[in-house]
This record gives sequence, C-alpha cells and structure tokens, in this order.
Amino acid sequence: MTMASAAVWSSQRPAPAFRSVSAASVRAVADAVREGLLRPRMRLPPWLLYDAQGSALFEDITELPEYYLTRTERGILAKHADEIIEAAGVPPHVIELGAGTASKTQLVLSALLDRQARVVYTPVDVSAAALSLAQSKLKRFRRLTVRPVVARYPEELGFLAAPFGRRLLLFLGSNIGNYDPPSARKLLRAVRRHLLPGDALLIGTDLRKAGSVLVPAYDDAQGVTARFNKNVLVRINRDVGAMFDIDRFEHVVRWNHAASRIELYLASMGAQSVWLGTVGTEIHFAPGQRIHTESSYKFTHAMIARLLVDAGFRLERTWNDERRWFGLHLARVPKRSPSPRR
Ligand code: AVJ
Repeated sequence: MTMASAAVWSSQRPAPAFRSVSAASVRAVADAVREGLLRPRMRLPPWLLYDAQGSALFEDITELPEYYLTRTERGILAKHADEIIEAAGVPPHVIELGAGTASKTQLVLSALLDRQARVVYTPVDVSAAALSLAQSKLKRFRRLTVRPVVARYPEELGFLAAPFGRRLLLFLGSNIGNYDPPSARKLLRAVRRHLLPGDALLIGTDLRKAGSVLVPAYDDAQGVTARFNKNVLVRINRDVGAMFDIDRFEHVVRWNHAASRIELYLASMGAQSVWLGTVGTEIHFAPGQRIHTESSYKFTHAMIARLLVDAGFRLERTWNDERRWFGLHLARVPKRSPSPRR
C-alpha cells in the first residue's frame, strides 16, 4: 500500500480488506532511484509512474483522442467477450494483472456471469487507490466476489499459489509492452509456473503501426502524457525527499523502430544538479540529458506468438479490431507441458 492511498482511506472510510503483498514502497522507491539514476544512462522502472496520481493520470490518458489503445481493446472485448469467455472454457476465477480501475474487465466479467452462477475476480495492481476504484465500480455485479491484491509482478506473484479453481488470467491494455523482451519472457514464465494445466491467459498487445500514429498517442496535444511522465519526479520528491524542479524537465517521445518500441524520456532543460534526499547524493544533468522512464513495445503477431511459446503457453486464438491496431490473444497452459526453459 502506498502512503498516499493509506491517507485516502483513512479520511474517507475504513480501509478495505485488501491483501497487500507490496511491502516497503518507500524503500523500493529509494532503491529504484539509487539503481536508476546513479549511472550514465539514467532510467527509472515504469512501475514508479503508477502511484495514486499517476494511475489517475493514466486513466485520463485512456480517454485522449490520440490514445487509441484502450478504446480499441474495449471495442474488441465489446464485440467478442462471449466468444472469448467460451473459448477460455468459462472459468469461475478471473485474475487480472495490472487491473487498474478494471473498466474494460467489466465486459469480460459480465459475459462470464451470463454463464457462471458465481465468479471470483482478483484484480492485482501496484496502486491500491486504483483497486479501490475498481472495487466500487464492480459492486453492481451481485454474484461477483472481488478480492483485490496489491502486488508488483513478477516479484510478488506468490499469492497465485493459493488454491484456485480453473483460472483465466487477464493481462490487458498492452501492459506487457512495458517490459523489454527478456523481462517479458521472465514475467510470463513466472505467471506460467503459478498456473495449472488448462488455465488460460488472455493477453492484450498493441500492434506495430506507423510512427505517425504511435507518437501522438504518447505525446498528446493536451499534454496529459507529459504530466503523467513528469509525475514520476513528483513522486520521487515526495517518497525520498528529492529536490527535482519539475518545470526544468521536458517530456520527450521517440519511436524506436529497430527495437519496436515507443520510448518516454524526461530531458533536462539546461545543466542542473538535483539532491536525491534519503538516497544521500546529488546528481548532475548535462543540458538535454535524459532519464528513460518508460518503454512501450509494439508487437507483430510473430513477436507475441514467440513470446508465449517461449514462456510455455500454447497460443490458441487471436482477436483483432478491423484496423488490426490491437490484438487480444488467448493462450493456455498445455496439459502435459515441460517446465518452460529458463
Ligand atoms: C499502461 C503500459 C499500456 O504503454 O501505452 C501510456 C502506458 N504511458 N501513455 C502504454 C502509457 C504513456 C501504457 N501501458
């Protein structure tokens, strides 16, 4: 649980009985800052972007005209949820990694509740605040039990070892795109190890397309994505007492065609020094020097097929929108599968 979300709960109502496996958020932030900023090519892990404020800004991003991802994925779900649920085997338990506020998930849950008397839904997210919103949104589903878990993954997937019935694991929104290929493989293998034969995975991926469509999706006219990106510095200031001057950093977006990813940076406007609070050092920026804050990989069908197979899944089916901008892939843990290669 983050300190910010604890404050939100205590001022509004008693804290919900969330299972929080995310132990020391402030210490994790300090570790990430130390590891990421005391090096020539500065970088920060993307999970840092998703504190309560960052998650709220991301929700705003999903409604931007330029940000087609959420809308397109929702369109595919709206059209095919019944078919997807059927193909997945009508599982009574749904787990969602990076659930956020679970807005698209309602389409899946609603289709599932048409076929199942009772469904258990476990949304997993790094933001307790987002999960709190998810929980209140889902109150209208009477036969649904919601059991949120605050956790980072793949580090904190242990809760998946609990006895479950047949499961469908959702990993939507192209969240997998945040991970470079080795980390994505590692994450899906970790997920796979906690699942049982017959369990299903539904994974959403943004697909490769023209840079002229991709770049504006991450550099919107209203500057919401810029605020989302800069919020990571606000968070670091708060959590470790650093002294970043937010107005002296610029939101920079690049389409890296060779690596097939969008890259987000914060570039220093001029030379400056920044005190890193409890990390106990000062760092120096040359003019234009960048911090790499997020990557968003864009997949071809071959890339996602390879990734799933490498992680020990069998890819069963893919649904696309008409423009083929986004893909939803249904994969399964095979009945007799060798343990995925390490
Ligand atoms: C939540 C990782 C899917 O990569 O599109 C959106 C994050 N960052 N705009 C994405 C994001 C800036 C988003 N994911």
